[in-house]
Amino acid sequence: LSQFSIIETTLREGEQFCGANFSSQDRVEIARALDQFGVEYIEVTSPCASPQSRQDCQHLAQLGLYAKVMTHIRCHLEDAKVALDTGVNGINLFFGTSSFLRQFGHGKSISQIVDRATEVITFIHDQSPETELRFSTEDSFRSLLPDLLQVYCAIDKLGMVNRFGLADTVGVATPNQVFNLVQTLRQHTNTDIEFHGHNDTGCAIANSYAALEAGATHIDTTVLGIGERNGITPLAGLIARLYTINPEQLQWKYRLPQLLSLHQLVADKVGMAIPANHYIIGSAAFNHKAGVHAKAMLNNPQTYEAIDPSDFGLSRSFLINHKLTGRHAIANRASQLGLDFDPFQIQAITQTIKALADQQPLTLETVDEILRSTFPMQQSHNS
Ligand code: HCA
Ligand code: CU
Repeated sequence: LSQFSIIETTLREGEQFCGANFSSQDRVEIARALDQFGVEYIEVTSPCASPQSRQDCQHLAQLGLYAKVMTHIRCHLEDAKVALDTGVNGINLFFGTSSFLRQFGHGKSISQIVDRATEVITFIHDQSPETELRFSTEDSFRSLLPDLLQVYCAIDKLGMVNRFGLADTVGVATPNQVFNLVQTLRQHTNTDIEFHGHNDTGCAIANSYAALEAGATHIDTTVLGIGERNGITPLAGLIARLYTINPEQLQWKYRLPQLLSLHQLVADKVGMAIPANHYIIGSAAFNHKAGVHAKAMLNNPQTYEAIDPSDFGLSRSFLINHKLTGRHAIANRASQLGLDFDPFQIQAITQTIKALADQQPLTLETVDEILRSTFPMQQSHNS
């Protein structure tokens, strides 16, 4: 993949998650952590959402972060005026184009949408040409292609927008649909493309990747994937997806060892535990359990790992206290304890552990005890 940027929207989309009620202090801490991780953009809640949101938007814009601070506003002149006053680096405009949003949301026709968008974009550009501008059609994937092209081509001609956004607002798009729409938009316009994908059907990461493959340049993420309903593309999931394709590029762009602490911070603030099986930073992400896996992993860790945990400051672990364990894993544990058994003894101990695990849950301590107590006293290296 050539160039891409992450638009990290934990402080906008993420705030639409049920458990998220960030204080001003929380917002600063999260923004700084995102900035240290190295995301290129941080999107923050509209200054028009509430008085505190306005103050915080202003404050975040003035923190002097490396990341550009974007705010997300409705395509209204009044919102645009307020957003410009906050000093943000850029403004993300959105306008619903699906029949649902046109009928049950704002009630505008496509040509009214074009007129309004033109007015707001021209206003912002005249006031502040250096403000980065993105225009996105909400619910793009349930909008009609001719409608989308009418809107985007009209805006493209203005030459004032840095980026178009495609939003899978209800999480229905498939990777093929995303690929095709990004490709079509690229054929008709000459503007960078951002993709925003909800995860209702579990395709957010695949869809984001398909967007990049088709030539999109910017992907929206949140930490832990939090957002409206079940959320959007999870940051760690996108990082995992991209890392296996070009680890050096990812290491160069982001401070990967900070991924875990960033997630701990946000998990803490929204009062949820990091799911054990979350991408990269979940506690189980580098666990190896089955005996067959452990054996091969001890020979070469790449056998069952596409991602090197050490690049993220993490380490793998072997689970040996269960019935699926194997003699290589047990032998490895024994030698960690300084107990060198012969292969026949290891085989017998492994059978003992499996039989016991069939009857009761085992702890690692119990396994260690079995190993120690089986080891002949006079030979013990460290008792
Ligand atoms: C929403 C808006 C949005 C906007 C996405 C965008 C969506 O909360 O409904 O501006 O790109 O999912 O459509 O988050
Ligand atoms: Cu969204």
